[in-house]
Amino acid sequence: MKKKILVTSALPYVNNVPHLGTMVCILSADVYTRFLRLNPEIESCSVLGTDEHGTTTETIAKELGMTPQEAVDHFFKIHKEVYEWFNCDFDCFGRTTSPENIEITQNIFTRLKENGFIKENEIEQFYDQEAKKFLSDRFIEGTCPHCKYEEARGDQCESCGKLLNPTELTNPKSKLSGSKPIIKKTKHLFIQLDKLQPKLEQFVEKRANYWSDNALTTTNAWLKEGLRERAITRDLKWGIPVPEKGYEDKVFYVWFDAPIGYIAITKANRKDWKEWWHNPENVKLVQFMGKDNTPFHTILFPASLIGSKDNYTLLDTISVNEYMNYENLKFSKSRGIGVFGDNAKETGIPADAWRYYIIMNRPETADTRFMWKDFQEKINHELVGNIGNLVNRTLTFIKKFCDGKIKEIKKPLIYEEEIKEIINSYEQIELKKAIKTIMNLSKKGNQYFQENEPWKLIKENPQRAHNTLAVLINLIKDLSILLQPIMPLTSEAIKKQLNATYEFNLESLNTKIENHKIGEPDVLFKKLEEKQVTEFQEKYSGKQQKTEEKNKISEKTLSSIDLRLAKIIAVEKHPEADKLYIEKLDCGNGEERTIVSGLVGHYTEEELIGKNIILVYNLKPAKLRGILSQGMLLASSQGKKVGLLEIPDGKPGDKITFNGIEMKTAKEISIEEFFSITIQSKENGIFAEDKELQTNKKIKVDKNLIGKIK
Ligand code: B3M
Ligand code: ZN
Repeated sequence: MKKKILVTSALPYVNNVPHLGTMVCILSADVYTRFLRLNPEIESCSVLGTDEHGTTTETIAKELGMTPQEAVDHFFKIHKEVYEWFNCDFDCFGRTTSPENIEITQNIFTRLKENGFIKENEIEQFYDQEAKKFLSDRFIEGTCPHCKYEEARGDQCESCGKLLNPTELTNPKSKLSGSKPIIKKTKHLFIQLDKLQPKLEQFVEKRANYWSDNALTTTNAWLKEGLRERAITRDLKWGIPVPEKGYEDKVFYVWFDAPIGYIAITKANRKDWKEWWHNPENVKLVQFMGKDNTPFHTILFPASLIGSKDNYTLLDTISVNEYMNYENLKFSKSRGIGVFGDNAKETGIPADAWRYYIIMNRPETADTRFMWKDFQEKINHELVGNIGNLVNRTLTFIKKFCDGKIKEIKKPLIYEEEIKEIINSYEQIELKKAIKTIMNLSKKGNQYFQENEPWKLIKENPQRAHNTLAVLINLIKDLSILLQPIMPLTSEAIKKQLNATYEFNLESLNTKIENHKIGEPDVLFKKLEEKQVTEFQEKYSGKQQKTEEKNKISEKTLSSIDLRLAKIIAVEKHPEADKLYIEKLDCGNGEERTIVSGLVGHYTEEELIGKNIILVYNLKPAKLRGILSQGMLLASSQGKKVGLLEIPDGKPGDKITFNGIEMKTAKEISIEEFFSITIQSKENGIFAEDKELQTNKKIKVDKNLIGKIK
């Protein structure tokens, strides 16, 4: 009988677009499963899906103006596409909102209850009277009793790090409505982890030898403190219904149903699901997750399964990853920071390069960072420079000098140790070590090429040249097999270029390609140019979003500027200031205004009279040296010169707008608001950002100045 290995990846919440950090866990599970598939003695089954319940789904749905169902449908599609693009090949893929999950979750609950592990408690909880909702701890904010930080969350103070109970906060506020929440009694169902503790301890003990340190430390800390009963219901609408009288308005806690989702997703995908999930004797369960998910997989989920007494398969090996951050920043979709699943595709960089980078930088023992510079370095020096180079130089050489044919191996190159180490690393889920050793082996191939100098041998000692080339072709074949879990498409491409028929499995490592005609050599990877790196760094740095936001703000300002044509009908010098004129304007419809402007030295009084100028009509009136100025005229400046904007053919009262922008309000605007946007006269018109100043008659810039409008 084949060995059965069941692999799960933590199910990502489906209330966002997955980013590179999200991919770490999923790709790790995918790579590991693909490695298992290389072994004909193993039968594997891998499970991935989306975690769709919980408060965050309700919140995001509200923000998007959707129902929770619409929101999860929307994001599910995005997640699925992203995972497909990254070539994740899971045997089972599904969602925690499926009918199967409802059924199994309710069943496990019922079994827990029958077996005496469920208890009802009445608890006091904060309730938001405005939102008509009980508030989970994270939705309460108030002053920390320890450090007096004012925005401490109900479950933890972010400032001093202390764990809190929401009732400890002074001045608690609801994050939903901002109102002061009241304390209300409510009933909840609890799983009695305390009663299950002895069984859980046995379960952990059996595995203590092969769990990672961090998984063991976290779990033992919980056990040492003594497990307490834990609520598995919530006052929410979105979730799995609780099959219990009096719980019609409540649902199961998301962390109760999400891990059960692994089982449900398997059931939804394959008839033989029981062979996997009700078969602890013969199935090894390997679970991949982010570090903060540990206790849910080592305590809560096994407790639910053990307590059901239904002979479920329990976690054997846990692989916990830390986080991958983005450059020196945090991923933020709303601020446009970081590479998200959909961005990876639009860069044109192939999925295999991303897979390679993520596994190479897999945060196995500490957080890591995605860095564009580092990515470029890895693509150019490792993918192009090492493996790409080995394949390409070998194949083109054979094509050119050996008519595309290799002979048999007379003297082999020995690399059994390396192969053993690679396989062992994969087995131990030390994926970084696996890929590093593969790349070293590829380097060894390049050195072998270099040292044997086939370009010389082919004339001086053709037999040795042919041996060298046959050795290299077989090394390349072996590399393509070992690389396959990480870069499946690249491996396919190599196989095609070799024109060989081997299967991707460990047995093929023992076969030889000899006396064979290769296929067409082709480039495996393209270099990532400096120019592209700069472009991507800029594009995903959040700056672009800032510019977009700025544009939105200036558009708003533009739409609130009321510009009108006015005719200067009288001019006199300001009695108190040398540089200022006081102008009287005809603004149309019988309205006259007085403005003050600094045109002395640029225009004489006579020159100004009769000119049709552009007036900022709704500028807040301001006193300039004692005289109230009811608006401001527009002029362009270039060096020391000043030229008025004029509309010779217009008539007073005519409106002037920015192209494509509708005037929204005739509210007064301040001079600061007005100058927050930059208006400029250019060769081809007058522009604010990219919006041209427009009127039905031509606008002329006196003296043809090109410059800033003041
Ligand atoms: N959705 C948390 C996360 O995405 C959670 C995992 C569930 S695994 C059953 O990190
Ligand atoms: Zn604090």
